[in-house]
Amino acid sequence: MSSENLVTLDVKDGIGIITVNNPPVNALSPGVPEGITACFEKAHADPAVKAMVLIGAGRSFIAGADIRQFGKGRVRQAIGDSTTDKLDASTKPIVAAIHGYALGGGLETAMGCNYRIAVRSAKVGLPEVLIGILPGGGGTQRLPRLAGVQVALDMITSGRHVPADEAKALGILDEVVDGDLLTAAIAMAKRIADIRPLPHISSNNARVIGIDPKIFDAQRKSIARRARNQKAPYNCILAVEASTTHPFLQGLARERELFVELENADEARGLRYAFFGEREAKNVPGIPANAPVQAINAAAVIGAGTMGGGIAMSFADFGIPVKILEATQEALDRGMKRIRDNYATSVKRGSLAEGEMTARLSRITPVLDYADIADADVVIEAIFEEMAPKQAVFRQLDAVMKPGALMLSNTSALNIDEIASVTKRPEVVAGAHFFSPANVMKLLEVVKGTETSAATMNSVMAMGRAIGKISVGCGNCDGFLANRSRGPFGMEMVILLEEGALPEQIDKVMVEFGYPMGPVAVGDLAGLDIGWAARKRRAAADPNYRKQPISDRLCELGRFGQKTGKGWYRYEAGDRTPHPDPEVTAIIEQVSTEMGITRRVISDEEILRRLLFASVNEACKILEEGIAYRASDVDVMWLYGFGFPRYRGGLMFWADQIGVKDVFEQIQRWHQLYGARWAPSALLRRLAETGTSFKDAKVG
Ligand code: 3H9
Repeated sequence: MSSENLVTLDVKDGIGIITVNNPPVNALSPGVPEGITACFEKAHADPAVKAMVLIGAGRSFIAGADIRQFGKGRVRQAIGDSTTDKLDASTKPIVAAIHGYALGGGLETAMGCNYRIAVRSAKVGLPEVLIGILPGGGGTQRLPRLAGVQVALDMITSGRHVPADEAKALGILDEVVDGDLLTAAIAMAKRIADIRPLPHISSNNARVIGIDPKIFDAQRKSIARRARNQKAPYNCILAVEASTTHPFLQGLARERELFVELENADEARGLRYAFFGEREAKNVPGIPANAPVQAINAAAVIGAGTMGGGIAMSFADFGIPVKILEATQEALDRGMKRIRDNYATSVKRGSLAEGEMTARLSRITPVLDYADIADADVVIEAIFEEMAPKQAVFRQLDAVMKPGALMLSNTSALNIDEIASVTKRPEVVAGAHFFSPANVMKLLEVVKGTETSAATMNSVMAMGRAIGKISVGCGNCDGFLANRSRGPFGMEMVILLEEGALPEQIDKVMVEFGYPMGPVAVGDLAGLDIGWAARKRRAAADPNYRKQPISDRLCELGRFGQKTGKGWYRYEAGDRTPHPDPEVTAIIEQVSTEMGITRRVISDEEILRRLLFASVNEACKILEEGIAYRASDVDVMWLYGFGFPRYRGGLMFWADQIGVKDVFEQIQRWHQLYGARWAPSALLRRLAETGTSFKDAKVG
């Protein structure tokens, strides 16, 4: 689109209608702010224009600055210094007409207007903090003046999208309408054309005077946990604080200083990368985006265990009726009880209304007979991790499911092709790997088997999005992308324990790095018995399987984690706080002695790097095999599946910040020291030799 067409001006009946037309979301890309300014100046100078309407074409008002332009040094200048301030200085009234989203620079532009009208489905917000910056176009100075300091603090530090009705109640919108937006906005513009003096948020100081500075400290305290290691949330608070201590223009200058500190910092770069990585993951190479998509109006889940129940809840939570099938009435009753208990806990906590719980439960139908699920559009098998029983399920599904139904397995590691091979329709079989608890965790790993069709891949990716998941595609191998890339981290962890580390040190290092919980404590939460069973299976199948004697010994003592009150840590009744346990230290030291290892002090830095580099190396192997399609897919999986700190971008982005060459050289040193498990991947070697980042690696 040529830059003149990005923003247009129409004058109708005394009203200048300025329309932004920059699909898909009318971001303020180069040419857009300039276009708004030019159209505004033209309308302002035109004596025939009595008032103006600023509106977005297509699906949205303005979704903010163009995030791709950050780091290029012009974003703040374009938005903050000219357009919004020019609109604010207008002597003719301007109405911002909002549908879709008015986010970031979009809401800031709307706050430069004198009035704001929106359709009921619209949402407004200042989500800059989610990409590591602050509202730099006057938002931190105007929102407190418009909606009050506490509301501004909450909105700006959370980045929350506020629905139109709530925004009206908060004073951010003047009017919410149900009919045609442009018609309503023009009517409003005509109504207020002669009103003087015009309301300008910039000069409305009543709500920022006499504010108790304690509220800023309280806000800092309230965000401390989720804002750990980050700067943007704190700069957001400082900027809002400036609105209460500085006159408007000086407040803007302070906002600018605080913005500049953030724009190019690692935190903002990591979060921007995560934003685009998440969107890029939608595109599975070789799968045309226009491949047909199977609509999901009814779902079925096989297995009412913890995973099956969580998957059924995921459908029910998003309005999709789902049947859950078990082999026995007793197992079905147990599964349904667990689902009811989970919902009841949410109601008790206040995060779910009682009526909503009833509605969700009414969408879940327990059944015992395969014939009852035959008409489902998708079926997800979620029984225990063994090939033969899974194949038996798929034989049954093949016999009953209607033509075209998607037949998916929630396996976290088993071969999709072997599962598909027992059916006459391998093209509709794929992996749909949910993470536990399935109704909470946002990642859906969509695994393409050799025969999986493009339509099936597209449909499963879309299904994930329809139930609020982030779908990421990958190919078929033992453990797929997520668990296979995480495997060496887990193995290195137990080796570090054998060499000299203790659980509490490993957890401290990883929590300080930014994980919400340490990996050892996560093991206790998930239950250690599952891994124990898997290790026994692997050891039986592979004589060279590297044993994990410390983990095995804990399990032999019945220390299965939180559920038994003891695992890597000990727990007091009714309390989830992990307490280091001298009994565990003794077991660890005993195993080290038995293995002939002289324990040593291991630095925090070594722990961090060994855990993560082991996985970086494995991820490179997965990339070079073409099972992962791009480094950013690994990152999205680590963000949503394993709690990797988002402001670090993801595993591979983090490694890129260290530098491929340094990572490679360190891995080579460990290869010499520790042997085969550290053999560097060919891709890693090639990238190091050619000076290519993981992000830019061409793979597959
Ligand atoms: C800001 O405003 C700073 C200011 O304070 C000024 C400082 C001086 N830029 O998400 P979707 C693309 S910071 C560039 O799939 P949805 C997106 O990549 C900004 N591109 O759709 C995707 O492209 P593709 C503050 C953007 O309906 C396509 O649009 N604003 C931007 O699920 C569709 O997006 C934000 O942080 C952008 N700003 O969700 C809002 N926004 O098709 C960020 C979207 O090639 N955006 N794209 O993959 C969002 O939260 C969601 O995109 C939105 C729509 C809710 C708008």
